[in-house]
Amino acid sequence: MKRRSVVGIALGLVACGHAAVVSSPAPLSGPAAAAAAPPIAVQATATIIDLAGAPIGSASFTDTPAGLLVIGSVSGLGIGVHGVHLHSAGRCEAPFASAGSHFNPGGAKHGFRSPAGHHAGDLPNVVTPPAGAYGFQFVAAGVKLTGKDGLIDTHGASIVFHSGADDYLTDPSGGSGGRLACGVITLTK
Ligand SMILES: [Cu+2]
Ligand SMILES: [Zn+2]
Repeated sequence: MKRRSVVGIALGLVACGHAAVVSSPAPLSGPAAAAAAPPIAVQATATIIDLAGAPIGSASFTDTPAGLLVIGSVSGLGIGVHGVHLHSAGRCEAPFASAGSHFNPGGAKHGFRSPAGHHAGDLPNVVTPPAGAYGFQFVAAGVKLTGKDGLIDTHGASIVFHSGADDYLTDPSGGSGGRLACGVITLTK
């Protein structure tokens, strides 16, 4: 009998919870759900400049449980496939050698296809249209902005777009050619 009464109480609690949800004017998904679980705020940004120093895009950077979320847009790269990477120095002086090598705290080799890879700063290629802005969104798994092995160390960091495709294998930069655009990654707080 005692056990039976416990079950009864549990069912009563479930019923009460259910009733509260049904009577709520707010839907379970949509704006109300978003308000209940606010997204993690953007923690760093970059203004992307071309070889002439003109701004051609921007990006935001947010630490998430999955890694570093990178969201942005860029224009003026011309039609084609372009390698993109997080580089290990926060300086964008044309022709952008100043941005240093790929962010690589683990001492790996370049490329998603490399048996000894990949650099933490390796990102998927972008395929840009002949004109207009191109939006991109990536998650760099295992990368975080600050702290031990964080992206933004004493040398800072940058995001770099290359003239050609990253083959995801050739060390140290996937054979992706010259550097077309660069943005210094700056913490927002
Ligand atoms: Cu690069
Ligand atoms: Zn790399």
